[in-house]
Amino acid sequence: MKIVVTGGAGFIGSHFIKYLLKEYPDYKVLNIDKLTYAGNLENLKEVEKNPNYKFLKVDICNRDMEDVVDGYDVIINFAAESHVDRSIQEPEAFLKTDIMGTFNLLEISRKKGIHRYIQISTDEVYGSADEGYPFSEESPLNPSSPYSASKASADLLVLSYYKTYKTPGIIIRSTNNYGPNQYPEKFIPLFITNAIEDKPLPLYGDGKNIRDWLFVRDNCRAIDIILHKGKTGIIYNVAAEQERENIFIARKILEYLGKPESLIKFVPDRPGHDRRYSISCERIKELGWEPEVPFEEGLRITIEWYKNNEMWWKKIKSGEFLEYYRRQYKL
Ligand code: NAD
Ligand code: TDX
Repeated sequence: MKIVVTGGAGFIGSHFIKYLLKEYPDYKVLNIDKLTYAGNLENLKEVEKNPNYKFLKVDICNRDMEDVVDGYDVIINFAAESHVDRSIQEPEAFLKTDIMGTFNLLEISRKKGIHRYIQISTDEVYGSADEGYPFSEESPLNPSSPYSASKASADLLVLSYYKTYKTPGIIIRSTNNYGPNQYPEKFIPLFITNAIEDKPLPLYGDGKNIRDWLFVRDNCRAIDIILHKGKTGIIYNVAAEQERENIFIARKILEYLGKPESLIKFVPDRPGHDRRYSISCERIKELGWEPEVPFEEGLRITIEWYKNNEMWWKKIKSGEFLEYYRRQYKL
């Protein structure tokens, strides 16, 4: 199989490329990435010399890139602006990449007769599941942030292309991912790296917001199964079924690193902050997938990775990130 992965230099995309090249040594992978602040080719060091792997620095919004995908069977679109807080500060880039970028890839898929187009979406498109039962794939879209609104728009485009042009799209909506190589603006890596450096852990609101934490390798296994067995025109939810309050996780990280709870600093809440994400995923379970990594085990692996790879995150935290962080917290 010949697969185009977009956004492959980011967190989940880089894990998926490494997973794919290991599990399927005869597959060819082309990684298309613009290398925004979140793209990091160091994430792909172990595969950069693999003859089945190729990288091109390209923006998915580029209307002239259609020849790049010549000869490829599948496009898997991970490329996105992905951080909710940034979408609140500066939404425009989210609309450009997450909506117009998806539109461009769908146009290319349509014109080039791509066999399968997989859109990596998110549980955030359903909005907050404040109480009661989890959302299914049939639940209405109710996004809260410019980020989730742009992801929801992209999903609607994928579905419309399937209905109108028979473009063979599939949508995957997973819960929050965590694991090694996640950019340290996101909750878990931010809290781990701040705790290692004895810096405050900025907990939003009352700290009782709930997310369902999926270890990134479990998500790679889910995308693999959908790539090979999924039905086009269909949405698949992918849940970890391990919902935790943010404050529970903050305490666990501090406990593991032997740091005091006094490092937790309650800060003003994120505007439009979704209280809880919760989805059911019977549809992918019918394909034979189950989440495997228990949260406490995944968290231990993740903390160990950040402890052993200080160079990776210290470089990030001393550069562009610092500027963003100062703006976010008005420092
Ligand atoms: P990330 O921010 O770590 O990586 C995004 C990658 O996309 C980067 O390499 C960046 O350079 C690239 N990119 C951004 N704009 C681009 C453009 N215009 N053209 C080409 N490349 C571009 O994101 P992530 O956490 O790995 O998320 C990957 C995908 O998974 C996203 O679509 C996100 O919405 C979705 N998702 C993420 C999570 C999560 O918890 N991280 C959960 C559910 C869904
Ligand atoms: O400093 C922080 N303090 C804090 O309390 C940060 C960065 C986050 N939080 C809270 C907000 C959320 O309740 O932690 C929770 C997780 O926050 P994020 O890591 O920003 O993730 P979230 O907003 O849930 O969105 C993530 O999951 C779905 C990804 O960033 C999205 O790309 C994905 O679609």
